[in-house]
Amino acid sequence: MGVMIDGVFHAEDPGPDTALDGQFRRATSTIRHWISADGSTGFPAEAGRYHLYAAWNCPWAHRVLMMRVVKGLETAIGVSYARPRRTDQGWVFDAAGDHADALMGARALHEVYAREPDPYTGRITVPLLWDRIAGRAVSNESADLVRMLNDAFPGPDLAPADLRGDIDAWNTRIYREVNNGVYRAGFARTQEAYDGAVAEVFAALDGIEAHLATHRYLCGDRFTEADLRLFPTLARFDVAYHYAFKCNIRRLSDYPHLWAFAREIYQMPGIAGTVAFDIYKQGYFSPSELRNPLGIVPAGPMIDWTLPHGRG
Ligand SMILES: N[C@@H](CCC(=O)N[C@@H](CS)C(=O)NCC(=O)O)C(=O)O
Repeated sequence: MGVMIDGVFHAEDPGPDTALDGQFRRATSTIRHWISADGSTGFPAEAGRYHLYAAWNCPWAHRVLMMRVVKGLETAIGVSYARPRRTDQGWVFDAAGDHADALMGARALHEVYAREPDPYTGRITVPLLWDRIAGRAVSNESADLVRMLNDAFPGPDLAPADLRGDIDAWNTRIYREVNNGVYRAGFARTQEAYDGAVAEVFAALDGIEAHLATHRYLCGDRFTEADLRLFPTLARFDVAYHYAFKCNIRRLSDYPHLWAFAREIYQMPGIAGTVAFDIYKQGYFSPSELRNPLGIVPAGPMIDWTLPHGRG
């Protein structure tokens, strides 16, 4: 999938982030600037200034797309969606159509990273938020992007001060055990690494199911950033992770509270428009020597996300 070193793209696969013990470890993001309402960080919250590079199937990009919708920023922040299947050039774009880069006309995301004034070294990942005025990237860390869109732009506050401690605690746990937990199961290179990761995923889901039996949302009565950050994994669970990542002890739809919670979020204004189940399958069932050599995409499962959620 390639890697960039000092601003130059190398198509050779740098190898998975998998250590000798067979465990998958996600590389840390390195572009970490911050948008602020008053512009004191050098990146002011202005409509039309920022452009998001995303992919429908990427759960990290998904949480940023969700916050963009919650804040009503669809016209203020444009988006370019890469094709769901990466190539030896990494994330790529078509010349025209739904998967074209409307901002720069790039044919691969590494061309965008190559425009960074500070020569970039690292993996070529989505999401990436680009500042059109400064001609540089703001950030390629989705957790930061979610929080900065929430804080810098007007609209609903999904991380209110009185709940921030609770939200951050859920975020830390859900990142490790759920959002990235499914990847640790799916990308494990040994039975032991897989066994540990998959057990952790389902222990976490069981815990959240019990919590949601007595709480409307993770942090109580209010829908917060913690709920938003759980959703992308739930949306991909039964169509992709259950089969492609061997997270098959239970399905999302086997958890009455969690499944209703996921449907409630799906049915919130604008959220269904950030979801693309068929594209998730295209992406997660991409040809992979280790996981799916022939790249065949399964037909099912059939799941109705529009069923009434019956909550509240
Ligand atoms: N820490 C990053 C992780 C993003 C990430 O890993 N994105 C994946 C797609 S789901 C990617 O672009 N991978 C390409 C690669 O690692 O070469 C974030 O949360 O923003």
